[in-house]
Amino acid sequence: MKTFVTCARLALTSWKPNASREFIRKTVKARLSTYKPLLPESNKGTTEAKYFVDYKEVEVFGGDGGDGCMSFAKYPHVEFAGPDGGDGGNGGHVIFIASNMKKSLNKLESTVKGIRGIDGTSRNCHGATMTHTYIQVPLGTVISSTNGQELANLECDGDYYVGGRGGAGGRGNKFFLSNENRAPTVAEKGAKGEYQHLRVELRTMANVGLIGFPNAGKSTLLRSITRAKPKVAAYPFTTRNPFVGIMEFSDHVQITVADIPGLITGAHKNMGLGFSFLQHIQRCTCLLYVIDLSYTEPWTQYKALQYELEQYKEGLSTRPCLIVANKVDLSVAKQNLDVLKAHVDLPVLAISAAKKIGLEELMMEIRQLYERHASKADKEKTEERNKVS
Ligand SMILES: Nc1nc2c(ncn2[C@@H]2O[C@H](COP(=O)(O)OP(=O)(O)OP(=O)(O)O)[C@@H](O)[C@H]2O)c(=O)[nH]1
Ligand SMILES: [Mg+2]
Repeated sequence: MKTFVTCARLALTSWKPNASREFIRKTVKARLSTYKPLLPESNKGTTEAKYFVDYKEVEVFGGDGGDGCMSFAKYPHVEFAGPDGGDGGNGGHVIFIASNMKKSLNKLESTVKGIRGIDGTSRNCHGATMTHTYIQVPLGTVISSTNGQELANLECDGDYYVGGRGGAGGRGNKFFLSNENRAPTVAEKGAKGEYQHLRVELRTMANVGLIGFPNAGKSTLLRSITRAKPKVAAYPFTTRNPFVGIMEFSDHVQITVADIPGLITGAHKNMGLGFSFLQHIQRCTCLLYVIDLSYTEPWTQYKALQYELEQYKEGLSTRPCLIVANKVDLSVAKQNLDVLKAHVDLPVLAISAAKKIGLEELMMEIRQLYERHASKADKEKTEERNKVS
């Protein structure tokens, strides 16, 4: 810009040698004002990173093998130098690989194709075998076939599943050379890559899941006991995606807690936010029912939540659990707490997530509950994994 101003000033002084400095300044400024700043190529914010996808159906095609070549060599003094068709290269596999850099399935394409192997050519040139196509998915991704059979459970960083195997390359006519057949006129086509229609589902990895009606204070509780920062607001369905936080203890024990979006009566019939996110609860070892004490019949919330879980998957409501009665700081809470205790047979922990009342006791209870059941759950998980493999 400085160069431009200097050039403009020089041009003006050569046009009007006696022009005053003021005249030159004004004229240069007027001319410069016609030059608008360049607009950015794309908008600054994109919504892509924000939207969370936990289920996708993907059609996977392994790369086809390259075709073998049919060719006969000819040299200046050798007219029939024999077959020299090279083999085709193998097609690349399509591999799903778990990565802790990924948090959602939003970038997963609905069709993924492996790379086709290169065809063989004459002079015994074999086609190149293609590299595999890697698809990164978040930890906790479960891959199953369309008939519901679980094929892979990618729990740790680096776990992988070959979704579509590449086809083998076809053999060129050189391969078929034998004493009986000195001039084979046959070459193979590359094999087709494997095709699979897969269901890719993300199940959040957390030890403890927070279940409750909208506005019960699940997100407030997660903010109070972990460093996670889910949005908190006084309207229902503030949380739309599961949020995971880590509860840390002074002896370095860590327990992951997931805030699951609010459930309502009829969630199993897809009411409210529906039941699709209940898949995230399936991996939790323990559940915390967060009950809102500002309601007059708080025990109905607990029963409704249990019913919804059971409707989603049999036996889900029988997981080790605790009842957490939140908002004990409110004036109506005391009376409602007594009603709740009278109607349920589980121990009830009264807390106030917002005012940080009873949180230490709650954390210790969660730890004890988790440690009591963790080893059993781990055993079940490994058994499940062995069955899959
Ligand atoms: N008085 C009082 N208010 C609370 C307490 N905990 C949460 N709240 C309020 O309850 C409202 C809802 O809190 P959230 O944490 O967003 O509730 P949620 O269960 O995550 O709600 P959804 O995300 O919609 O399912 C907010 O206005 C909070 O300030 C509490 O212990 N005492
Ligand atoms: Mg919330």
